[in-house]
Amino acid sequence: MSLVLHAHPLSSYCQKVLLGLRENGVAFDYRKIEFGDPVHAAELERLWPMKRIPVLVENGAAIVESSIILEHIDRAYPGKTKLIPADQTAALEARFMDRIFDLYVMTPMQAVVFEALRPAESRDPFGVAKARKDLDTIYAWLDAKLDGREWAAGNVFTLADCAAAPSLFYADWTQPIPATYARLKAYRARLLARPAFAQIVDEARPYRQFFPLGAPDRD
Ligand SMILES: N[C@@H](CCC(=O)N[C@@H](CS)C(=O)NCC(=O)O)C(=O)O
Repeated sequence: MSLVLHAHPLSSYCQKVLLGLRENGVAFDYRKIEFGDPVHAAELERLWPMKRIPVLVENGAAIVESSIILEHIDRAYPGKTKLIPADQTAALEARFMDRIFDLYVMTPMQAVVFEALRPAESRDPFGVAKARKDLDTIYAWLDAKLDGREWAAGNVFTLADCAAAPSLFYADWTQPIPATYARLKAYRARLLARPAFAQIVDEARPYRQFFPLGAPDRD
């Protein structure tokens, strides 16, 4: 069985998948993708015409979309961290919270980050204000949701925490989580203390200078 993860250390969706792989001790080769390198770009386009990372290549076949990759890892390479709980109700909650982090944390965070990469004449202040407001709204919702929960979907680490770790990591840099949301801030700190994620954050440190909004001097 050959597994190759096409990814970049700074990419939030790549960190999400890497976390699931590392939690389960799955062996794979890492292929660092530089979007500016024409050879890498062509290789990525051949694997996935949408040219998004991560892409996991298993015996030559591309698997795309971070949540689907993690679902596949959970089934095909089970390890110590069950990413999708066996209980169906718990599994649905894990999938629900995974969607929450991708759609309502990662997406608005990326909208603000991408704004910083746009030429001045293509800026979208209305879209950015909406994204920041969405982050504020989901922070409040998450802080209430985390009442009595150690992890996103309950008291065990799941797929949802793989999505939460990079999304909250970068969202807090983009639109700081207010101090009043103590549960959400504590949850972000727990994610950062998780050894597999701490390693991922460390591996991305050399690339922090490329975070378009400027990385704060913390974490
Ligand atoms: N829905 C995809 C999103 C992947 C994604 O947006 N990846 C970013 C890096 S974090 C990317 O490849 N961006 C390149 C682009 O937007 O052209 C997933 O869950 O894997």
